[in-house]
Amino acid sequence: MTAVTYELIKTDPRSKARRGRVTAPHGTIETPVFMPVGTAATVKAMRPEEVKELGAEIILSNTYHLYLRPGHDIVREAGGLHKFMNWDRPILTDSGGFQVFSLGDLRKITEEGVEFRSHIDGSKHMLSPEKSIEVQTALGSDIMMAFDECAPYPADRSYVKDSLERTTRWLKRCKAAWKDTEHQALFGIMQGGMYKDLRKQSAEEIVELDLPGYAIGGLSVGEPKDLMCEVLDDCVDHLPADKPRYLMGVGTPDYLFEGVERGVDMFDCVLPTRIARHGMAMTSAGKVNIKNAQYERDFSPLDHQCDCYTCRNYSRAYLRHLFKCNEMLSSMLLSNHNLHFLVNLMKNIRKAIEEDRFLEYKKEFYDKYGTF
Ligand code: PRF
Ligand code: ZN
Repeated sequence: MTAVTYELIKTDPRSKARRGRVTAPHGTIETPVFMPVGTAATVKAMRPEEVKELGAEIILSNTYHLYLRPGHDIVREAGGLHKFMNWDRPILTDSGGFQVFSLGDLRKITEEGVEFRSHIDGSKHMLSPEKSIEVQTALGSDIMMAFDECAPYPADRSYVKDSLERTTRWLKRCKAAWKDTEHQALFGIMQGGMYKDLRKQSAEEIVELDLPGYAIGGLSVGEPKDLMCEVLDDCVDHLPADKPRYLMGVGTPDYLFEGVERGVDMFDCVLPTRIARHGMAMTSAGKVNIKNAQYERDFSPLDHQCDCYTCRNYSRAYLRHLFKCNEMLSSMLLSNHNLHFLVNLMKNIRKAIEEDRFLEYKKEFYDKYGTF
């Protein structure tokens, strides 16, 4: 038995949207799905029970951060990441590739891997395909991600080609280092920047390795939305229909619709929890900036159509007050609402696909919400 399997339940007759189910060691995940981000073994400002209660079926965590702090040996000693953080549902871990590449001057790429300096204390480290898999094995995540290079945007064709070919060589090394195939899955990551032929090359190289799932990396890195949609549309066509597809680092409401329409099953994004800590909420009527003076005496809920814990119990005036006073409860309540909003949005999207009205639902949502 493999650790992760995918069941295709239904395909939308008028788009590439699909309704499916991923089965992982710690539970099943209805797709399309949004995965809340818990970078440092915590979804910021949220207790795991709350994350569960709002309906999240899987969360994402990060190899880079947990390797540096507290160290994967400590997580292993604790009995693995699930036990350490008290989350008993599936966990996907990103490989650290993307995070080390975001370090700018603090890193150096070689065939072996990436040398980098810690953003915490400046100490020197090396992440390689083998090291990333070693760390993710110690963490015990349900889904491990391959160690890849996400090329910047814009980037020369020749750079992107070298980079994606190195990413394929790294993927082969990841696969060789992946031992417990029964309890942990490994997903490959497609790169290739904005070049369609390179995307095709990357897809062919990674699909040949017959992995339990595939991710699309290197998108939503600063390119215009139209370009992302166009490239994504093509990417998906090169991936097998019987495996889950994960679009990395994408999760604003409008991009979720665009991704689902093009056949993506899994998404993650720090946005809902990050903007919550800056006093921003996503609502069915668009963005709400809770700092605005107009909410000073607004005793209505954040979102009339929302039944989350925050909207059931608190007013905009109270949330504004908490934010203004720098109270921790502000981040907690807004994070709860924003995550509930996206998890619930995906639930509605799944239902719309089941009822053959995905495109109508997308239009209805755009008309009310606009883009983010
Ligand atoms: N690779 C990895 N993680 C990622 C990305 C990637 O390309 C992105 C790009 N949007 C986000 N997170 N490993
Ligand atoms: Zn709410």
